[in-house]
Amino acid sequence: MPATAENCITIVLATANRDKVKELRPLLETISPLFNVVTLHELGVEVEIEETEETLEGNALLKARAIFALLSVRFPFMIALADDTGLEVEALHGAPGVYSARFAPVADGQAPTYQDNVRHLLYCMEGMTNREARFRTVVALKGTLPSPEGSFSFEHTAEGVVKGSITRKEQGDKGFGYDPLFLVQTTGKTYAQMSMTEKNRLSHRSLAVQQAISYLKDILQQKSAPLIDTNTRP
Ligand code: ITT
Repeated sequence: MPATAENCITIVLATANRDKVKELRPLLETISPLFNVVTLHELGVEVEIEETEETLEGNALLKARAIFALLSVRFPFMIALADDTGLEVEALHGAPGVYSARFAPVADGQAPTYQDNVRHLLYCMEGMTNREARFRTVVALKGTLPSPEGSFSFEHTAEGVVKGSITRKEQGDKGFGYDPLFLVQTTGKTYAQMSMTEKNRLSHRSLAVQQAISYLKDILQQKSAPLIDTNTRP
């Protein structure tokens, strides 16, 4: 079936991080042309969701639920997809982990930049020989879709993990966040030395998205749900 505006499922990316959007959109669109991926920015939605949970799973669900609650009036059939990601460093007992975005100390009311966090991580790991780390993404889906037996709702989380190590200085200028410090052993490159296509081929985010999509395909098949978007266009 050729994908048209009328036979796509609307997936709203529940993130304010434009760098994540740049990676998520091609991942989802490559997996199936039947997903119509829209961002909060494109929908004119500006919302700050406070990450109050202590796990990636908790925060991913919190973001997906908040965006679903906000937009399900506008889109009766949609999926909100959120991503919560953490860099877990073995020698730091899993830090920065769920606090990866807020790792470097900054003045009250300020948010650290990527560069602040990168410098702070190098500082915390000065002299450490154990550089082992992993990137972990939890993708949360919350949706309501039509099916021959009436609409059905679901909530699901999927995880992607990539092991690597923390370099002693920044390497590469692509990507975002901690990418210049995260060396993927199998490639001999940091994420920041990879093109986005290369990173998307093997990243924590791409593994989590693939799991989420395979869940989605299973549930659509189980419910014999048609890939038809009956929403009014925004
Ligand atoms: P949203 O909650 O709006 O999605 P966020 O930037 O707060 O955006 P996270 O809490 O999931 O997202 O991410 C925490 C931080 O981890 C993020 O700000 C980056 O510094 C870093 N990060 C996330 N994904 C990354 C990746 O693929 N490569 C490098 N750093 C990443």
